[in-house]
Formats: sequence, structure tokens, C-alpha cells
Amino acid sequence: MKDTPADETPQPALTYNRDSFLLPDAEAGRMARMISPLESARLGYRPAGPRVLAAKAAHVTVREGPATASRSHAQAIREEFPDLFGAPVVRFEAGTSEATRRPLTVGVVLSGGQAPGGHNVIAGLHDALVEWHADSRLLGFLGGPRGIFEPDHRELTAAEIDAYRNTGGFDMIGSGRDKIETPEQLAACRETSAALGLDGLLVIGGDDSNTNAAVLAQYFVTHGQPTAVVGAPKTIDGDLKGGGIEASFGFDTATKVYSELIGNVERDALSAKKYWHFIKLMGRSTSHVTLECALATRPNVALIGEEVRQRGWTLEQLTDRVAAAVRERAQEGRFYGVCLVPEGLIEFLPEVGALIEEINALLADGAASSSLSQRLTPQSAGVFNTLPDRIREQLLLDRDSHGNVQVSRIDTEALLIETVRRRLAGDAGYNKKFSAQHHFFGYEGRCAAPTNFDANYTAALGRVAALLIAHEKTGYVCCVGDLAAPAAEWTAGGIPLTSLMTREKRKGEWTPVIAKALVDLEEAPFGELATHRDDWCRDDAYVYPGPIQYFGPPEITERTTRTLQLETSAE
Ligand code: FBP
Repeated sequence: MKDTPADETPQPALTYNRDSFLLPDAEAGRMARMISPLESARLGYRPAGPRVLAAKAAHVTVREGPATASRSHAQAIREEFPDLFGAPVVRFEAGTSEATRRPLTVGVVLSGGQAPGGHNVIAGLHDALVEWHADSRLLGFLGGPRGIFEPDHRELTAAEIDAYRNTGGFDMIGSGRDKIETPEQLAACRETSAALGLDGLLVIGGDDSNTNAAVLAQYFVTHGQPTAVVGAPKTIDGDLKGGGIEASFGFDTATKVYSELIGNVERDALSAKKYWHFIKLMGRSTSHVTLECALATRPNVALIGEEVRQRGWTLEQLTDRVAAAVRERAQEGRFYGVCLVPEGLIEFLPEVGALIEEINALLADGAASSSLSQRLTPQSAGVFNTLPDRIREQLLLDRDSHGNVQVSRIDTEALLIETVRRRLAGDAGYNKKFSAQHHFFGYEGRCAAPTNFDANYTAALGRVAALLIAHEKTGYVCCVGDLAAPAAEWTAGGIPLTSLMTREKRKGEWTPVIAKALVDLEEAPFGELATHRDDWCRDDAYVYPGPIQYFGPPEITERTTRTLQLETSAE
């Protein structure tokens, strides 16, 4: 590796080919990938970042804060992570590093669902490692965590990394949802790390993957493996935050992609005036994505799972509310509208939530899917039998490796259309039309080219990971703070993973996990929705955000999410 100053990021040699660009052929005999003019222009973007990280890694020192605890269940978490529990928050400041400057060998793995900016985390990590020492090496584990315990990796070269700067996707090394959990898998990870001489391992993932990073960090300490394991907060869902983490990367870009699409659908609804559009949005259990998109586009109805749970609304009550909105607009001659539905909504309906928990427990017990419906309690069996066949089948689908229901595969938006249609049909006072279309926006946003915010944030996270590893900090998640301020003013440091932990029942057992951040109904983002939603329901208050802008005036290119603006201004 060559030593490359931070401000002179090398640009790949591109060949202009009439209306597209060709990247240099990586392997002889393979067709060069054709890239769009926009992708080509983005390769040249230089992420902005915290002032402290602009200095060479050797000119950064670590300041330790007070010892930490966990979110809850301190005793159980201390027992599970005896060598990590209580570690201090660390912050990087200008100064002279006390760590020995030696070549570092670091592994990186992408874990879970794609989120815009993953490639920049790798690029930032690489840049900081070679600044630390020109002979440092970066190894990418292929296809997610399985690439560590069934060793499959490749050295990432400067030229390869340059070809992925500021691009979306995880295709540089691929991702996977495997969990590292069995004693054999943990031992295999240790063997791989020892064989490769890894000084550090960066796990780029969501709450479950970062929990896994903590498990691995503790295992390595217990078994004398000197590899520092650190995590980076990734997920479009926006639910890995709190305890010092202000946002997960990818949320900014993904919600902007969905908001553009929602705005387009709103304008279509207003133009044709004939459909209600029910739009399911990704986000897993939590409704941060739906809330952010609602604040950006002002739809007629935006359902928030956390509110449904707090108020204890059943499917019938929720249906009544949506049907009331349809009726209210129809009275004004508006037979159209837009309703946002978080994909995790179904889990928050109390009767369906209880049913899902029962199914989860039975599955964890080894019950076959085909026999599940006969083994439910009478109450849950009753709920199960009222659901349309398709939804029943979807509820029985396999759980992911962490035991989660795959909510993206449940057609909650179609279920709601069906229940609202039935409700209106049974309403003698409503004999008007109700034509509905359903949509699901999720995969469309996960691999979009990162916004300037996400490109900057992720490059900074990668640099922080290198610093944490160079300073032998294990069991930490990279933390870049003050995100609502200009990037130069952001702070950089690390937070002990155990400080984010609580305990939850997973696959029938109490397990330490990083707490998922739910939408807080007392906080400003939900408050803004609650204040305006009646007006947005009645009127056509739609906002059309348009596509992400990568070039142009900063008020357009540097605009952060409304969620981040409101959360940070309320502090
Ligand atoms: P992560 O939690 O791994 O970041 O995944 C996010 C997500 O996009 C969820 O919003 C969605 O429910 C899920 O992944 C879909 O998973 P899959 O990619 O396996 O279909």
C-alpha cells in the first residue's frame, strides 16, 4: 500500500466512451464495468469530515471519559461480557498518539441489509490505515460474517477501493445475515483472525450485528486473541441510535429516495384523483423511516407502529381510523389519498403481536411450520383464523438468523386495503367508491448512491474504526457526533458496545442485545407529525422533495433528515 495523504485521494483512471465510462479492467479477460456519468462524477467527491480526523492518524490522541454501564440488566451483561463491561467512552482529539505506529492488518465485514455508504466506511478505514503506516493491509471478508468462520477473504487494494468511493451497495465484498454464535463458529473466527494476524476486525452492521461484534470481542479477549473488534452503526431502519449514537448510516439516503417516490405518488394521486395509495415502507419493527418520510412529504395518513402499540389499537380499531380518513376526504369530494404503513406495523397490533410471539416460541422449540396453527392458544388461533390466507402463510415464514420475523415479506399494506374496503362496504352511510393501489418501497433505497451526508458520515466512521483499532480499543462502536452541525465540527470517538445493551427474549431465551431504538412518542419528530396530521389528512398538503441532489446549493445538497434536525435541536 502506498502512503496517501488524506487530501489527495487518488482518482481511478477512467476511459470516456461516448456516453458512459469504463472502469479499468480489474482482471484480465473480464469485461470492464460500465459506469454512468453520475457515478463517475461521484468517484471524485471528497467527503468532508470532522476537523480532528483531517489530521494524520498519528496526530490524534485518545481522551477517556467516565466508566459506562449498560442500558439495563447490568449484572447479567457484566457476567456475559466481564472484560468489556464498564469501559469508558473515548473521544479523539488533536495531539500526539501514544500508540505505536506499526503496520496494521485489519479485516472488514459487511453484515445484514444493505445501506448507502458501506463502501465509504471501507474507503475511510483504508485511507486511515495507510496513513497510520504505509504497510498496513485491509482484508475484506466476502459474503458477510460467514466469510470469517468459513474463511473467504480478499485483500482490498487501493485501486479497487477507489473504484467504489461514494457508490451505493455492498457489492465490493458482499454482505450476509449469518450470525456468529455456535462455539465452533466462534472458534473458527479466532482461528481465521490468528492465521491472518488480524490486529482488528470492523463489523459494519445493525443492532444485532453489533451485538455479535461484542460477543466476538469478549470471546477474543477470553481466548487471548489480540484482535480488536469494533462496530460501525449501519441500517436504513434508523433504529440503532441513542446512548451517544445520533444516527445509523444509510437512513438519510434511503428516506430521501422513498420520500422522492412518495412525493411522486402524491402528485399522481392529486392529478388523477381516483386512487388511495397504501405505501408500505421498510424499517423493520420500528417506524423511523415512515415518520421521516411523513415529515418530508405530508401524506394524508401516516401510521406509526409505536403509537399503535401504546394506544393498544387492534386491527379493527386501526381499520376504523383509516376508514374514517377515507370517509372524511370523500365528504370533500376527494376520493384519493396517500397512506404510509411501516412494515413492522403488524407486530405492534396487540393481538397479532401476541400471535407472532407464540409462533416464534413454537418455531424456536423446533415445531414444523405446517403444525403451528394447531398448536396455538385458542385466543391466538382465533386471531390467526381471521387473517387472509396470504398473511397467514407469510406469518409462518422462516425467521431470520437472529429470530426476527421477516416483516418485509408480510403484505400489511394489502391487508389494510382489504380491511378498510370491508369496513366501508359495511357502512350504510358510505356508498361511495374506494379504489386503492398498494406499493412497497424498501429495496429501492438501500443501495442508492449515498447523499453527501451519508458519504461524509461513513468515510468518517471508517477513519474512526482505524483509530480505535490502532489504539487497541476492542468492543467499541465507532461514534461520530454533532451530526446536525457542519461536517468539520463533528466529533469522533468510540462507545463501548456493552453500554448500549439490554436483555431480550430471542429464540425463547433471555439474551443480551443492543436495544433497538423505537420511535419516542414524547420526542419532537413524532410531535411534529401529531401536531399537523389532521390538517394533512383533510387538505392536500403534499410536499414533493424530488430526487437527491449531489451537486448544487448546500441548502439542497447538505440537508439532513428532519428527524435529525428535530432530535438535535430539542437537546
Ligand atoms: P438491517 O437491519 O440488517 O440493516 O436490515 C434492514 C432491512 O432493510 C429491513 O428494513 C428489512 O426488514 C430487512 O432488511 C429486509 O431483509 P432482507 O434484505 O433479508 O430481505
